[in-house]
Amino acid sequence: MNNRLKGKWALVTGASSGFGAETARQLADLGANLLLGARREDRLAQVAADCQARGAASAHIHKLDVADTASVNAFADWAKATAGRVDVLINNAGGAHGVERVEDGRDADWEAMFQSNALGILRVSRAVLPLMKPHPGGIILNIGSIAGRVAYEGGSAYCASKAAERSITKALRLELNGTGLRVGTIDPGMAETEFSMVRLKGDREKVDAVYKGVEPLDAGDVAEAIVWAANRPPHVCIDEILMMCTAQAAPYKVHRGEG
Ligand code: NDP
Ligand code: 8X3
Repeated sequence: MNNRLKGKWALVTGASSGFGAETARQLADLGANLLLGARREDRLAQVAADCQARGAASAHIHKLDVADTASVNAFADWAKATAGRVDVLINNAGGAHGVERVEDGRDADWEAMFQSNALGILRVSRAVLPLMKPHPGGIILNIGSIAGRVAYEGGSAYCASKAAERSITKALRLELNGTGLRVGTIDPGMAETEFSMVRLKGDREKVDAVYKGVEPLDAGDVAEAIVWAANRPPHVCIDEILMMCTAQAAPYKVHRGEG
């Protein structure tokens, strides 16, 4: 595989766990410079250490809450001071909160999902684009979900926030046409990360039931797709990737074995 990412500056949001952490590690394998953000700085520091050990050109961390405009803008100022440019932006921070039907839904859960999964992408893209526009060939990859394409019961606000991600991606793709910047969305199905622990508020039994009898995607599978898309030549834009584990044919069509 041609390595077009060596020495490039890659910014990953939600890099403290799951897809974001694994994407950072795989970008490190290719010798990228890394700008990593999330709210848990201790976890970020561990990921940065892994990245340094795996060959990152450099790995820098800064606290980031994508739900807070001031935090996002401070993060972008830090990125500007640290790197001066961004070549690859991975808008990954986010997640799901709750599985209640609309009639039982909680404002705090709905708001958290729209804040991170939709508004967070808008805020981070707005703040980081000035660091990308002088450098044609850069790429923005937003992390969507099968949930943004197919709604399911108990997922109203999460699905809606990921459908918003899809529209934001398409609008940005149109807005940046002619700049040499690329925009795409990576849309996974069920993957075993901390996602379900967050969604199910730490209920281990319920989390285990989500993955019972299935070999779901893991963070490495999704990171491979993200890094592959980012590593295409500048004239190639991967607009979208939809990926699910073999056992999942739709959000609610999951073949479960005995396991
Ligand atoms: P994890 O829970 O393992 O990781 C989520 C990451 O997002 C963490 O690093 C977390 O960091 C960060 N994050 C969450 N909210 C914020 C915030 N407000 N500001 C900054 N960082 C934030 O889950 P995944 O890796 O699975 O999820 C990553 C993305 O992939 C999410 O957008 C999720 O919706 C999406 N996705 C997940 C799927 C799955 O089944 N796992 C399938 C399809 C899409 P911290 O808490 O330290 O801030
Ligand atoms: C997470 C995947 O199937 O739980 O985005 O909605 S799913």
